[in-house]
Parts: sequence; structure tokens; C-alpha cells
Amino acid sequence: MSGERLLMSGDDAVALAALHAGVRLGTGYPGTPSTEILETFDRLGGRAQWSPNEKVALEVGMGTAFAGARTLVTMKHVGLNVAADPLFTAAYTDIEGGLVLVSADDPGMASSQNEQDNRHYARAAALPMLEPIDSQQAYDFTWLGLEISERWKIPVILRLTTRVCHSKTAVVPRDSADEMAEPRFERDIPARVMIPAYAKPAHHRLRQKLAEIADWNEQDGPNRLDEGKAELGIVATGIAAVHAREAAPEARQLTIGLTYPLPLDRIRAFAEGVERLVVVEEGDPVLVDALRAAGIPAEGKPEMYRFGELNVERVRRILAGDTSPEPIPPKGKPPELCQGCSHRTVFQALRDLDCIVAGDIGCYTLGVLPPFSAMDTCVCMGASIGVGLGMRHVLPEDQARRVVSVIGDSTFVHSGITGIAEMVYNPPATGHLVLILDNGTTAMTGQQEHPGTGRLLDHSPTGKISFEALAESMGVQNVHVVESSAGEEGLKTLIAELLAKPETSLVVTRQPCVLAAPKIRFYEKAAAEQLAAEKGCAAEPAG
Ligand SMILES: Cc1ncc(C[n+]2csc(CCOP(=O)(O)OP(=O)(O)O)c2C)c(N)n1
Ligand code: SF4
Repeated sequence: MSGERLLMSGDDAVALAALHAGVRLGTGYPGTPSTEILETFDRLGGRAQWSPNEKVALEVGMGTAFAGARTLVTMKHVGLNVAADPLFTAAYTDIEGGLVLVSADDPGMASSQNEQDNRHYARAAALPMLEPIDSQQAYDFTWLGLEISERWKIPVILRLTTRVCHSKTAVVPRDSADEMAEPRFERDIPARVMIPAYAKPAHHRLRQKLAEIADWNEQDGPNRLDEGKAELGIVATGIAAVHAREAAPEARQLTIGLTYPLPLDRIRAFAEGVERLVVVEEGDPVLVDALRAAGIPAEGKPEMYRFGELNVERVRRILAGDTSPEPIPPKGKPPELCQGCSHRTVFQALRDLDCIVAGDIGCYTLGVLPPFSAMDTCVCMGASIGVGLGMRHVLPEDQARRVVSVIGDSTFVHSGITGIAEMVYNPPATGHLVLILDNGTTAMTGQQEHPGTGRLLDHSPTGKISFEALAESMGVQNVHVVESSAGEEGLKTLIAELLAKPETSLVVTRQPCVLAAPKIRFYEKAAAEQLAAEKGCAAEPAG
């Protein structure tokens, strides 16, 4: 395949590079625009698994890297918030196998609850960050990230954005890596056990590593100079660099690939050779602030361009200093729950009962829109239970009794279980009610499996968490499962009864997502056939 020109998305390019570079394990949690990376890696023959959430995915990745194997960990930008605890201390440790952590950011919020700029994490956690501009660089930087990671024994963040993840551009892959040594654990306690006695020198080591990487970046880093007229110099990163080339092809442009730690001497020399220096970057003014802090005078973009994605036209406006109002894009059709979606019944019941609904993230967040308008809060994955409990604790009784927390099955496994621990441990005087909307899949991100479905990433059977058994074992007082056949009236009656009780209650509403149902039936049939075949084999010697 080496030398062949392939048209592929940035996500697929990362997966292909991981395969060619000998990544032993890919872990992650689904989230647009990162989800396809592990799915493609699996399809190509790599070993990929969904973790219950991003923190666990990174921890599993750290374990494989400690064991000397190359690892890819994927998540969307907000997933890095969940993984931030291991991330910051992982930076202090020495890893053996290369570890690349993909943070897929979503400027413009095509499918996210915020547009946080994860470049801040590179500086905050002190980890090198690579930012590709297209699929070729997504491929190349995955390899490079693994190499940097192994050379300096440090995890590397590969920051993608929606356009790079999903746009298809040409990729010329290289030869696969030579056969790599088998993973083997070599004990190095001071480098891996972060008690203060070892963490203090580890922090010094980390700063030393970064200084060395910055030096390397000055000379050999993946930074590109496009010659042009000295009147206008542009420093850019990521997809914004592509827009800038098109908006101002006559300009001299320095495109930075390793954006943390920055090659500041190189940028300073570039700045000295141009009459006007403009930083073109999507999102927050991260790069321009870093340049100014280093004493390099640079123009940034007006505040209005901090919001949403950039494009060629917006970059033209930035370069012209144009702050006039931008044309308003035509409104698309608002999204809605599919016809026949099981979430509809739940939100009809909640609306009819005039509940105060602490909501969560998934397809069911659409319950906030008409005709239901039956969701009152939604912050981040898993927040529904804590937020509902907080309201229950302080609201007057008549309102507190109407509060319900609503959470999807994948979201429950991701970060809802600790909410149940909180409910059992600090129960409000009026009790509380949690609804798990179990549609048998992670519908919102494209029907991924999770530990509650009993199937692995490739849909083959594995262990399955029973939500009802879990809730009972944790001490929830009333646990019910409502199958689809109960209908809206049955569900309404049950919710009303439970709201009247000053006890903790959990209801699992179980009905497959209508879009996923045929596939779920197919996987279940395949699993049953496999089981029967295995039993048949086992039975043979006896017979
Ligand atoms: C920390 C974090 N990780 C990932 C996502 C992407 N995401 C949003 S909702 C969701 C799960 C939805 O599945 P589920 O709870 O089962 O609800 P459904 O869509 O099936 O109704 C995911 C993975 C996110 N918003 N935040
Ligand atoms: S994809 Fe599934 S869960 Fe999402 S709205 Fe449609 S039927 Fe409902």
C-alpha cells in the first residue's frame, strides 16, 4: 500500500497510521468527531475497544504504554475533561511504548455542548501537541506523535478539529513499521509511582523533556514555510492554515505543526522578516497570546472570530480587520426524535406530569424541544443525577417532588453510576427518581456498543452490566424495569407513584432505538448461533 495515493478522512488516516505504526491497542469513548477512528482501526484489523468513559480509556492506554506497547487513545474535546485527572499526572511518568491521545475538537459546535479549545490542555498538562492541517498530516503526525512519545517517554496529544476529522484529502502512506519487540514490563518505580518523593523530580524531568522537545521543534519540527511577499506574514495552525493559504496566497506563511512547545526562535526570526504579522487560528487566542508573551508583536483576530469555525471568507475578513456583521446562515430544520423513538413516550409522560427534568446528553436531549419541552437542565454527561439531587435538596417540597433525573444507557455507564452512589448516600428528604432510558446503544454518536449492551466494539458478545441489579445492589429502594409494551399510561402511573414516595427510585425504560433495532437483532442472533455451535462442540466428545 505504501506509495499509493488514497482519499480518506482525517479520522481514517489516523486509524491507518496507527495500524502501520504497529499500535497494539486503541481505546476510547465515542464522541463526534472522533468516533470513526477506532471503528476504522477495528475494521482495518487493529485491536480496538470502547471503554466506559474517557478516563478509563486513558488509564488503559497508560497501562499498555507502561508495558512497552504503542497505544492510541481517542476522544472528543469534552472527553479530555473527563480524562484530565490521569492526563496531568501521566505527563510526569515515563512511558515505554508510544502513546498518542487524540483530542477531536469541535469549533462551531456541530455536535457538542461547548466549543472548548483543547490547546489549553497542552500547556496546562505540559504535553506536546501536534495539529495536522489535513489527512496527510493526520497520518504523518500519528506516526510522529508515537516517535516523539517514545523518544521522550511522554504522552503526545494529537489535536484534530471537525474539518480535519471529516474532510477527505489525499494520503500517501508509508511502509508499515518493522516488527516491534513484544511488550514486556520493566520495573521503574520512581518513574511510574507518583508519590511526592518521586513526583517532585518527575516534574523537573518533565520540564527538561519539554525544553528538549522545543529545541528539536526549532530545528526539525513539522513546521512549514511558504515563501511570499514580506508585506504580510501569517503564522497559522491546523485547518486555519489551509484557509489562510487560500485567502492570502501572496503572503509569507509559517504553519506550525507541533504547537506545544512552540518553536519561538523560528517564529521570532519569521516575524522579523515581515512587515505585518497576523496570527490566524481557530478558537481561542492561544497562539497569539503565546507569541506576545514571548515578546513577538503579532496581530490576532477580532473577538467576533473566536466563535465558530473559520473559513476562507472569515480569514479574508480577519486579514482585512473587517468587523462588520457577518451574513446570517439560513436556518436548517431543527433536529427531532425519530418517529417511533422510545424516548418520545418518556418525554410525553414527563411533560404530562409537569416534572422538573434534570437532563443529560444523548439523543434524548431532544426532549427539550417542542412538542415535549420536557427538559430543564443539561450540562455534561452524567450531570443529570447530581443536578437533580441538588434541586431536590433545596426546593420547596411541592417542587422537589416533581424533580426527575433522566439519563441514557451509555451515559449512565459513562458517568451516572457515581450519581447513584450519591443518591443512596445523601438521599434528599423527598427521595428522588432516576430514569435510565435504555435503548440498547449509544445512539447519538452512531450506535456504538457499551458495557450495558453486552457486546464489544466489533459487536461480538461479552460481559453485560445489568442496570437494575446494579441499582439494587447499591441500595436504591425501588427499582423497576418498564419494557416498551407498558406504553405511556403505564409509565405515567409508575412515575407518579414513585414521585409520591419519599424514597430513592430508579426506573429502567427498555426499548431498542428504532434505527439500531434490526442490527441489535442481527448481533443477538449471531451470538446465539455462536453459543449453540460452541455447546455443540463441547457436547461432541461426551456423545
Ligand atoms: C465527555 C463526553 N464524551 C462523549 C460525548 C459524546 N456523546 C454525547 S451523548 C453520548 C452518549 C449517548 O448515548 P446514550 O446515553 O445511550 O443516549 P442515546 O443517544 O442512545 O439516546 C456521547 C457519547 C460527550 N458529549 N461528552
Ligand atoms: S436514533 Fe434512535 S434514539 Fe436517536 S432519535 Fe432516532 S430512534 Fe431515538
